[in-house]
Amino acid sequence: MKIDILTLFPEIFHTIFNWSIIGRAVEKKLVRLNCINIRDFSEDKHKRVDDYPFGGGPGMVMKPEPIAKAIESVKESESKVIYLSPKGKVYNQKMANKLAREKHLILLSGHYEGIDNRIVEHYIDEEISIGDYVLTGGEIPSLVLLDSIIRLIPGVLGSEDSFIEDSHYNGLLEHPQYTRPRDFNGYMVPSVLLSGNHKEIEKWRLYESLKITYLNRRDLLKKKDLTDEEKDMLKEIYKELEIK
Ligand code: 4GX
Repeated sequence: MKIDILTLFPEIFHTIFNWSIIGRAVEKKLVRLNCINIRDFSEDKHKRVDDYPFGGGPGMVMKPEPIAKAIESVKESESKVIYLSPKGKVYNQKMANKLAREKHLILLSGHYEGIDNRIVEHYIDEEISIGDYVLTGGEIPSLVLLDSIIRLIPGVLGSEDSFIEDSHYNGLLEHPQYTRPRDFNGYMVPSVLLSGNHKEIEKWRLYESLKITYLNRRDLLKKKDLTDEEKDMLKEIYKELEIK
């Protein structure tokens, strides 16, 4: 997998490309990361990359020519070009899983009031938003995609289970985790986790997953096909929550 980031701020990325799990993935050659400075493709004598919007209005718009040239400088036959924007399809784990199977991603980070729409229409394969809020630029959204995709590349994470059991993998939020000490300022670890009874532990974890998903993300429960065991547990959860 290769990922190219097109940005006006390439400096931001250099530390991150060498950082922790991402840095290790680069070292192990599981991913190739590269940054392209869009300004290098401006043929304007002042290296301008933005201009006033046609039709008027506040702010500036990124000019099409430098972006098109930057894309063309890295594009290959199997590249997927993604524009990060609040107008895109909202990103989720399913989209990350799909993108992790691509050979080459080109992530375009926009600034100002966005980019000339002819780039969106003729050069972009997918417009993706990381959520319903507005940031100052597309750099952090590009990094959100990069991070969520790199950890899915085989060999990047130590053991495979560490992502199989993660929140969102099976459509439920993850059960709570505890480590030593058993007694932290009088707050105890749930005793079932110390019992050594693996069947009971699995049951407790599923119950807790269903409960936290019910409390925080009812939308996920509605989407999921529940087993009979899960339906029974949910009935218990409704009872538990009514009493409190
Ligand atoms: N998820 N931003 C893009 C420029 C812009 C403005 C208007 C299109 C229309 C964002 C997000 C995000 C800030 C990146 C504005 N582009 N990107 N930028 N939320 O807020 O992806």
